[in-house]
Amino acid sequence: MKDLLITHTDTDGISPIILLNLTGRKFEYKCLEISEIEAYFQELFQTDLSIYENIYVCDLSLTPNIYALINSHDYHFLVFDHHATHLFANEYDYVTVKVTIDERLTCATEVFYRYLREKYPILNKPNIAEYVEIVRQIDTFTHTNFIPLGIASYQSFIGKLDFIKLITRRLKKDKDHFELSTFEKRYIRLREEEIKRYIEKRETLMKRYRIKGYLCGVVFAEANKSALGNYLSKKYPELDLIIIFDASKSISYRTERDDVSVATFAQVYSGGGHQKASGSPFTDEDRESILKNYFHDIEAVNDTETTDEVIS
Ligand SMILES: [Mn+2]
Repeated sequence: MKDLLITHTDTDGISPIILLNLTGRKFEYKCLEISEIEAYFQELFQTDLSIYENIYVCDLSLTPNIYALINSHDYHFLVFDHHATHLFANEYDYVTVKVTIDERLTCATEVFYRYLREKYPILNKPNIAEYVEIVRQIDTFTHTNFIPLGIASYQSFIGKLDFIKLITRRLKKDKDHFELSTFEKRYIRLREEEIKRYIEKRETLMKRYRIKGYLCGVVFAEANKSALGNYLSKKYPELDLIIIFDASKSISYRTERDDVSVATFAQVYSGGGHQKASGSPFTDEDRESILKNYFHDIEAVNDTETTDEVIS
């Protein structure tokens, strides 16, 4: 019988796929965005899940609705995660949510790895452990050099599927270290320089505002948002928080201060997250209000109307 893995789309989400590849087990997988979780599970339970021996869920916070579905069936689910808002689910014996391991922040890949290596001793290899640690540093932003971020960037450069294949192949080899190729090292060095230039440019454009009583540094940015937020919040501790405004997607909040919770701040704007890193949505309506404010005379025209005109 095969397994099913349901997981997130980022590096911490796809690394469990790599780990399962290394066990030699047959499995299928599905990567989900956070916004897709609820609908996916509702649909999943319309199908026959008895064809799977284990159904693993990694790096995704499930809702009480989904737990009600799981609990009313006999399928063998195992859930591994590290989000604080998901700790409530530890009441179920098939769930392992840990925010920290050995007093440092952990990630879903590490929580899953600790389970898998007991079951499949073949995973007890130093190069695999080192890769898992890199993923942990990427996901918790606890890196001390650029390499973890460079690897995450390399992943988006070559695409998820090729990255999974590449890392699986590399970790199958019995090496004492997780090694990078000459090209990867060069790519990572160049990316580091590029990100540094990007951040410095954004920094010169940062403006300060008082918002809801908080002293905020506001920047507009669409790329390298984690690195940017991390850099600015560390460099300007006098600011309560850093706001990174990505009008085409969402708004991110970052602080390094222990006396400020950006999760609380984000909740005011229908968002949420962690104490030091959070976000809130920026909707189509919000985007339209920017256009209205700037152009004044504007009217929405839907796609079908313009397409019809072209055809006639
Ligand atoms: Mn994660």
